Amino acid sequence: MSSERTEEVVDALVESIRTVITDHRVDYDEFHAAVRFLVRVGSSGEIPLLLAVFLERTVDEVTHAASTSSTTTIEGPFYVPGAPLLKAPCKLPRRVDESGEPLIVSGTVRDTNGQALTGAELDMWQATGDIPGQYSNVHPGLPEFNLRGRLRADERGRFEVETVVPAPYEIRRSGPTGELFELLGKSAWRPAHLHFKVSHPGYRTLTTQLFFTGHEHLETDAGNAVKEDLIIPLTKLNEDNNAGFRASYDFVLEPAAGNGAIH
Ligand code: MBD
Ligand code: FE
Repeated sequence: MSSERTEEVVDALVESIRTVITDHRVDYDEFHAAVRFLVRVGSSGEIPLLLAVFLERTVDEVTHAASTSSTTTIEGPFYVPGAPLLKAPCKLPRRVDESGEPLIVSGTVRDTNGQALTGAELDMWQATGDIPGQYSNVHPGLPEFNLRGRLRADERGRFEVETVVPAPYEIRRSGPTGELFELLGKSAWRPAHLHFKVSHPGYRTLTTQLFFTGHEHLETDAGNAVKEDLIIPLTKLNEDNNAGFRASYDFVLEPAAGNGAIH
């Protein structure tokens, strides 16, 4: 970022906060409470969480205003690069006793002309099936890269991966972000979701999430990330037993700036 850009954005940010202080007559008690709150957000490690849930949706909307890809949404605070690269038949790394119902996620990765993107990479991460869901490499007690993995689309752009149905996620009540949600009377729950980063050379990386039809918390997502066409049905693999579920989604990547592809 250039110093001119920094100046432009920081000046506007400070000006907008000054307007709030003036318009709402924010006093010293409140100013000091804000300072203490932000110190706690920092020391608890919740800066990425707080910014993701309050502001990232708007960054997503600004960034993708003219996008021709399939629907994007926020990355959130818990992406970790370097997840294991899986080989077909792909199964996300999991504990031997991993809770949650089996789930097979399949679909395609194509460009905006419908051409299969052979070898496109899908980097997936999700919470466990325990309520509330927990993320490996973030919450203690889970193996490294549990329920995180990368896989590749085949020569027809198809992918398939076995995992478990994630549980809804609750922003912990004991931290500053959870306390703020409580004060605001807002639900701290996120609906169950799967995270994806889908990438291919020459294309703009697609960051998104998938949600499940009829699940709880879709209308009150604490992460403000739900978009209607990211909600997909879970269909039973077998009506007669507990074999688990299947879900399907077709990702579309748009050319990166300078790709030169006709679109
Ligand atoms: C999550 O799992 C998440 O995806 C977001 C956006 C915010 C908090 C927890
Ligand atoms: Fe998440």
